[in-house]
Amino acid sequence: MTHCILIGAPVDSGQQRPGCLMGPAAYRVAGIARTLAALGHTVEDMGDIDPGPSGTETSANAAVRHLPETLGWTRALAAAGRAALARGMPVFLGGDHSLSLGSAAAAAHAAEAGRPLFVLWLDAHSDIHSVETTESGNLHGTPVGYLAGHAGFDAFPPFPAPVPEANICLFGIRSVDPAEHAALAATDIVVNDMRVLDEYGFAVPMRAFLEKVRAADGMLHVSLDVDFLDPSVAPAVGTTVPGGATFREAHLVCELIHESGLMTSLDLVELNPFLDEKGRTARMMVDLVGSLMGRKVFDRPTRAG
Ligand SMILES: [Mn+2]
Repeated sequence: MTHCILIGAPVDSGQQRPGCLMGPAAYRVAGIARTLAALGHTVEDMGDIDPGPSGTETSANAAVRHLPETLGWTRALAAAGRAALARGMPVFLGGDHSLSLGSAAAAAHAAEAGRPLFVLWLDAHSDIHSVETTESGNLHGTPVGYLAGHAGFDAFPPFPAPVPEANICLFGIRSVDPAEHAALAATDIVVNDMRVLDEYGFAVPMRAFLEKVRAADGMLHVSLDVDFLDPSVAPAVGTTVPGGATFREAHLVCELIHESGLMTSLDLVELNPFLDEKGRTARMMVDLVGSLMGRKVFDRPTRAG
């Protein structure tokens, strides 16, 4: 059984559609603590983290939005995550995906102690821009670049221990702009886009990545973006992209991760409850956390005799 530590991260500064700051409350209302406890885990809720007063940092890239706020969140969430990793498994309740600038830094700090860090990015997007190159200026599109140790993050604290590209797996991506295509082509990042998943299914590429983590005795940070899911099952996200994971595919992925026993920290990001339909996306995400932590959606009865 796992000691699960909920960390509220009402981050709204990494993108432009207001509402993600309501995410942590929605996960609590949807019963995330109850769900984890029912599976036999112990649950501690650190409440919502305070990013502290914003500084006055600026970027040479005039497009960048909310840099001081995002830096405040990054420092505060990295600290909270480090404290949580010392005694259990942090579950970051987002908040937009810029929160992973901090959560991944916490995971990398813990991994510095010995075991290598692997990162599984369940997302429609590759999030591999940098502060200095983003054209939209939305910093939720940058955490993969940051954790991989790419250039263009001079405004940020140096990433504790950049994650080797071969240890990063993008899974489910289907919306990649030309700059990101070029960046990805030049890396060793494992890219399982929807074309790959259409051809091989979800289980084979997922098992292959998890086997790499196991072989290296690695820690595994999982970052689950609502837009990994198809909008038909998860409408409450500002960046819907058609053609995402179905209900069953998403649960399969989560069950495989659980069976591996490898996950050491988790982000739940980009839920925008203001766009939800009677809480169904929040409930779907909580159900996926259930699968990540041991629940089987469909029983597989053993054949008698
Ligand atoms: Mn994302």
